[in-house]
Amino acid sequence: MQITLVRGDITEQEVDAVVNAANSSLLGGGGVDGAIHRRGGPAILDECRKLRASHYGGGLPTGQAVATTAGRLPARWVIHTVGPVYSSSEDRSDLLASCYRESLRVADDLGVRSVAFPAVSAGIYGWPLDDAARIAVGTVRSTVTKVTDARFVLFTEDAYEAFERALNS
Ligand code: AR6
Repeated sequence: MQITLVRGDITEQEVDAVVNAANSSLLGGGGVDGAIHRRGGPAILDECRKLRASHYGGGLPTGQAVATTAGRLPARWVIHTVGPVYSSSEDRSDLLASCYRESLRVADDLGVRSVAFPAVSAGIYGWPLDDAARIAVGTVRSTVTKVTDARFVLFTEDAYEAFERALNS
C-alpha cells in the first residue's frame, strides 16, 4: 500500500472512497462532515437517514464505520466513521485506531482501492495533532487490506506537518 499526504480539501479528492469524520447521529455537523454533506448534496443525508432507521437507531457507535454513496462528490463512496472526543483523563487511542481499521474494512467490503482520510478527531473533537497523526499513520500502515492508495488529506499546514512527522518516524 502506498500512503501519501495531500494538503487540501477532502471533498475534491478523486478517489474511490472518502472517509467522513462524522458523529454518531449520522445527520451531519461541522468540519469535514459539513463540507462533505454540503458539497455532496442531499443524497448522502438521505442514505444516512435510512441507515439510522434500519441499523443505527441508537447512533453509529464510536470507532465504527459505514458507507453511503457520495452524491455529487468526485468520489464514489463516503465511509462515515465516528471518532472519539479527546480526553486528557482517559486513553481513547484504541477507538481512534478502530476508526481507521474499520474504514479500511468497509473499503475492502466495497472492493475499492483508493481511500482518502481526514485527520479524524483532530478538529472539533479536540485530539492533539501529533498524537492523532501517529495513531492514523500507524494504524493504516499496519492494517491488512486490499486498498493500495491511502491518502491523508490535511486541511491545515499544522496538520500536514504533523502527518509528515508521523510518516517519517
Ligand atoms: N477537508 C479535509 N480536512 C478538513 C476539512 C476538509 N474539507 N474540513 C476540516 N478539516 P473535524 P472531528 C480538518 O472537526 O474532530 C463535526 O461536527 C480539520 O482541520 O471535521 O472528528 C462532526 O459532525 C481537522 O484537522 O472532525 C462531529 O460532530 C480534521 O479535518 C465532529 O465534527 C477533523 O476535524 C467530529 O469532529
